[in-house]
Amino acid sequence: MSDTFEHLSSAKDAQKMIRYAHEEHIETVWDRLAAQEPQCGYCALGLSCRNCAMGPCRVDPFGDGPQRGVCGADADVIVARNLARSIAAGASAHSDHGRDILETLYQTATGETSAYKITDVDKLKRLAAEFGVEAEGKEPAELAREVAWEMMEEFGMRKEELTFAARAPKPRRELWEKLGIMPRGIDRENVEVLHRTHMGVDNDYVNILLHAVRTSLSDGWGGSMVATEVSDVLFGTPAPINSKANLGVLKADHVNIALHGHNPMLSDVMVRAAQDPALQDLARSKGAAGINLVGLCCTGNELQMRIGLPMAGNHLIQELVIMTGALEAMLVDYQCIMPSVVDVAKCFHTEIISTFDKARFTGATHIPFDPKRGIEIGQQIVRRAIENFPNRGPRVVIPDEPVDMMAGFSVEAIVGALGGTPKPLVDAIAAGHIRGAVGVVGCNNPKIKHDYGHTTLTRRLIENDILVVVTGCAAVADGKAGLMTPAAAEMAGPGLKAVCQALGIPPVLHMGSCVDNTRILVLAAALADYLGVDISALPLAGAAPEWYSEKAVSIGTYVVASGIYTVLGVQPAIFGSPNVVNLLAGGLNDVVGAAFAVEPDPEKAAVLIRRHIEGKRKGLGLPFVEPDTIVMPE
Ligand code: BF8
Ligand code: SF4
Repeated sequence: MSDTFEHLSSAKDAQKMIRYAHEEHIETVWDRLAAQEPQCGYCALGLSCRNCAMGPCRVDPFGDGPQRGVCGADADVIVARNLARSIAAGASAHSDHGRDILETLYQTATGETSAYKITDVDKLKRLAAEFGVEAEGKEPAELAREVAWEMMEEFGMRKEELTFAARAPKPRRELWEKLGIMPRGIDRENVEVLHRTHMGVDNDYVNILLHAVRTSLSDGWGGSMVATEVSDVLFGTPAPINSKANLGVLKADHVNIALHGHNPMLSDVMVRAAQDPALQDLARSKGAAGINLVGLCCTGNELQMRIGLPMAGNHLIQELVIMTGALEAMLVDYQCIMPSVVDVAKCFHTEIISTFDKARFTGATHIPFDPKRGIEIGQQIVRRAIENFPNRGPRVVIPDEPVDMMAGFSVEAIVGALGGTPKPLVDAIAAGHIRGAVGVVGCNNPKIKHDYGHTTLTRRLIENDILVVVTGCAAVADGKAGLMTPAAAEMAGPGLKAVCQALGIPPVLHMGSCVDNTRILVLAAALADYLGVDISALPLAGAAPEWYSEKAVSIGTYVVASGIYTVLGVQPAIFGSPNVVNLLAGGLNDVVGAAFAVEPDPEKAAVLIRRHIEGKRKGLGLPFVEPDTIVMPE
């Protein structure tokens, strides 16, 4: 490794902490990636299968060795089955998260828990109308109980069409109907993937992939949308709010607690527990100046969006934050939590506290979360962290000063900022002040220089007057890079800059966590409906420059299936089947009006996206730049 570590991350705080890890011989994700190399070529191409005990099997990509598994499955079937299973795993993760939040809404409504309240009654009423529940004359609790009860059926088998699918523009819904991919019950689609990919069921790669697309739609227009909407009802619909980001949000003289994972239920009560005067007194009695909660990953995003909770970092920061020596506790719920955090914590005083029975970590303290005793558990955890403060080691390394950023751009907030209608945004796009809009979303992956993919692509897009909306770890990357303040409009092209300055908004809008990619779908549907066209006609694109997770595979698929061209920065494991590649990167255009591209270099990805957006502008009869004249860098 070089001395500077600049090749591993573009974030200054991360570079310093990676160097520190190296000096102290603390193993990180980058060391483990190096130890895994060369990774299995068959698996990387999607050509290995262990779906049954006649295997494991592999298909030789060079044609010299076996071309079929023991059962006779060829490369197309094996690649398609593996991809379908990845999509189902990602869709299931999002949807199970949605179910947990929905259960909490139900328990809140019935009074089984008093830890939460119905915060956004207006949204609850809008949901009631969508789900056919009469709102007139009902108290919020009664209404919430009925809406939650109806919503639970989204997961089952009585519905031919998910309720939220009605939010998609009419031509899109008709297309899904025609293709037989209208999402039905969320659990049904996911279980059906497992059924179809069992040996000897679906052995037609196109048929497998069509169902995989349907399953992803049950995430985007189903499970994830439930998670977003119900979280808004319980915790409030986000509105623009100031916040800060990077490891500098840790405070050396405070008890620091990191909230990591995806489900905001426990973190919400932690925030209230940390404000408890008795616990604050306890912290002072231990020599701390106060209690400082910080976010990581999407649990952090959920809280940053709603209360401006400072954001310590994204996926690849989760080990580094422990190495600051300033973290008394890391509270984890589920998803994207590396088991290695327990090992890193052994070198420091940090206590890793797992909280969901479905997500346990050997070596961590387990305090099972029960929404019925939410506040009590929150207080118990804060107290443990305070008691741990005197155990800090002598060396505390907080590597940077925090950066300002703005969050909270729900669709309601964006439309509100525009004066209650998408018209000003549509007008700005039509006039060419804004060329189009792109969702830059997804993870970090140690195979890509940390944050570089997100920030480089975002910079190039806004420079070219393309509005960027962000979620997940991409949002954290851009926030840390200073791209998410109103002042960052200076970095945008002249058209976008003028629009941002007139509205007082950043050129990069934080739309939330990964389940909140559904907010992007709703915004795209609103723009399409306003213009009376399908989503696929709009100058929009998606990008996941540093993705790693199965959830990202599901997201990318439902975004494409919703009609939005999507560029991936990391190769998915499909290149063992030219037929599958041709379908996903080309053929899908004729099926759903959008397709995938893979481009690891964000400079080149920006060109692909700009060409795509100009092509869509041309299609709509808007002023355009001839796509072929946009030059690809060397
Ligand atoms: O759901 S962006 S690394 S933290 S999977 Fe995970 Fe990827 Fe981050 Fe959030 Ni989303
Ligand atoms: Fe091999 Fe077929 Fe079994 Fe897969 S399902 S492990 S290809 S025999």
